Amino acid sequence: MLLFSDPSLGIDSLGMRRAYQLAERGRGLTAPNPFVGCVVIRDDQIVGEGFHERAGEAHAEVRALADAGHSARGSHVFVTLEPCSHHGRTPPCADALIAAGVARVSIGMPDPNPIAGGGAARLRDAGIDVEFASDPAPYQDQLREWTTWVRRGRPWVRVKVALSLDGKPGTVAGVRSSITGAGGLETTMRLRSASDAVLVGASTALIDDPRLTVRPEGGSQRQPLRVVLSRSSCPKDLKLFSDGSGRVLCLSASGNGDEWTVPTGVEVEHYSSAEGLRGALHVLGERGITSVLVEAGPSLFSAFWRENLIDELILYHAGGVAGMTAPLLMQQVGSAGDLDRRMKAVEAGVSGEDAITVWRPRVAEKY
Ligand code: AOF
Ligand code: ZN
Repeated sequence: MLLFSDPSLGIDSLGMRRAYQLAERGRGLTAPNPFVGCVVIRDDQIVGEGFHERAGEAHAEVRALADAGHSARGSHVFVTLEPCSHHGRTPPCADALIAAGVARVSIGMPDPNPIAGGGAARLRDAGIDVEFASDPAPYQDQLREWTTWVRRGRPWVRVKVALSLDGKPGTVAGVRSSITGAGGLETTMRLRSASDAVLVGASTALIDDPRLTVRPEGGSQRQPLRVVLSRSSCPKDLKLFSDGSGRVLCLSASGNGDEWTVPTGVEVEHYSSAEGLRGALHVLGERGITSVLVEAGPSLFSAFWRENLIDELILYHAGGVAGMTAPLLMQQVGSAGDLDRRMKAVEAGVSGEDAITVWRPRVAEKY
């Protein structure tokens, strides 16, 4: 997810640009389904709009067709993802488009989901004019979290780390520090609400005792699954266990502490310690988590770094100085030049009082 720029501005087709923008409204709400946007245009007028809002509910195309009503006949439809051709939780959108009598369909990217794909061929067979975007990059980028989950069975890993001016993640090891992360709260809320789950390591959970919620809470605000990752037992007496603000999962390595108890309402799952973080991510993938925000302390960051599991790194740069005795971000994982070698900054901006940079792996993801 880009934080400071709007990729839709680079889309030439007005219909596709609008479809992209509509899709964004579903970001963070639709797991394990993709967020998709759709526009129906007839005689140069938008006559219908729709986006996917929740798994199990109508797909974007069906909502846009319903919005267009009779005007859909003979129209040009723009949709960010290839219409589905399968009976899943809902009937095939390709059939709905055919039944509505649309004349033309422009599609952002093919559907990589093996069960649902093939909608374009079905539309063509019905005599509808179908075209794919000449540049699928904006749509592929928009659905990167979901395609990672479809292809690899694990969520997209977005890691957030706050650093002092001298590049330290805190002042004193093992103590909650205020030198970093004082600003940037708004960005943190955006990151949490765009992610299906927010994960911390057991040590950060104990030291910081964070709530990990999207605030303000209440109303229709969706809360991400909050995950505490532990190589042994689940910590006790955390605020997030008792605040009643959404689901909590303790994810601990198998073979450890089967006998410990957790507060009511807290779920427990085990991952294989032999599989490490990958195993933990697959457990989340099996629960339909397509994106996870890791609010990492130094040891969890180092573990994700070592395993080469960071898809997106968000660095908060605060103005305070932590000093020589402060802990290092990378614990025994190579030299400082590593970040530059493996990742590149793709965005920078200011949030509150912090500067923020966004990094992606240099080796491009295969979609
Ligand atoms: C969506 N929303 O707007 C589109 C989707 O289980 P189902 O029936 O909801 O089908 C989910 C699949 O449908 C999904 O994996 C994707 O391949 C396809 N298209 N899905 O949830 C949409 N257009
Ligand atoms: Zn569909």
